[in-house]
Amino acid sequence: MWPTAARRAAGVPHGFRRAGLLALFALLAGCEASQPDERAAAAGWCLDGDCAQRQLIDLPQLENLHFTPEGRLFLTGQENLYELLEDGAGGYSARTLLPGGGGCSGLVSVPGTLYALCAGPGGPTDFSTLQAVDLNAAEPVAEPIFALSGMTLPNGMDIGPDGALYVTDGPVSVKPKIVRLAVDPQDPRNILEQTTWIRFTGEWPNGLVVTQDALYTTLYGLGLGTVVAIAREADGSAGETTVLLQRGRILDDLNLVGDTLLVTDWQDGRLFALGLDGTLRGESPLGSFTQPSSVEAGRPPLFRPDQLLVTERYLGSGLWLREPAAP
Ligand SMILES: [Ca+2]
Repeated sequence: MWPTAARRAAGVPHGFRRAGLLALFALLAGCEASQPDERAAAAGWCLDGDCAQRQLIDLPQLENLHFTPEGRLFLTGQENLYELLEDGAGGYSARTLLPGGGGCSGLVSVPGTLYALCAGPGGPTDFSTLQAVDLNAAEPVAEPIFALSGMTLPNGMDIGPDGALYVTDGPVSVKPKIVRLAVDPQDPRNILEQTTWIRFTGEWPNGLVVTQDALYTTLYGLGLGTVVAIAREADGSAGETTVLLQRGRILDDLNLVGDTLLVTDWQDGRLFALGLDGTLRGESPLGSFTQPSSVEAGRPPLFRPDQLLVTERYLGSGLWLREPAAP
């Protein structure tokens, strides 16, 4: 085990004294308090115990999902970018948004625009074309707006408080890193530049959540799967890395709901909820999903906040719903 991994395994990030660590946690918690999410953390989610679970729609090899604040649900998979539609009779359909199809991974939205990483020139797992969708269009369609460069497997994506898009290059990247795409404040379709925000050695990032003070990502390396917080300095640059949880398994995407991270353990087929101080707040049983790739809490009008939406990839497929069992 090399030195950085040893430090992380011991829970002792270099350059941190205990007081500094506590201060960071307080800062992270304070940040989230200033960014309220109407979906209260752990709002009756059924992770363990008596839960009901069913597949809502079978779409091939889903990777990520994203709710707009208005509650529209978008999905990415190995064949297209989708919007989930309810048919009015309790069933669901998906409309495809990517003309010609292609594999897609990370996605995120700002008011009026959905961004998604989709098929690039490098083959079936090259998602290096940034696509934009006009969310106000009657028939929304994805259009390429930027080609990321130097990426092997663009994966998780989120938007920062600086208005920039952040993208992980992993989990099999030749040069694992997180890049920053500066967005023209006057035109959400105009990407001004791509820069590298942080590089990794021997560890590969997957999911991504960006807040005012930190970037949260899932890392895999040397048999260790971790959830980490990378401090975001006042000038926007990367600071110290703190390990929130180490599981020794392959973790996939994560999302932030209130002050709780919802994380998929792809390898063990389970979900878990994690406080920003690294406290495990609950987890579903081993094998409750088949290679889950992403998880989010529901938003109305399609879903309730206590319902968890989960995508599956590889041995599993489709979009699943997990909720408290009916009394
Ligand atoms: Ca992923």
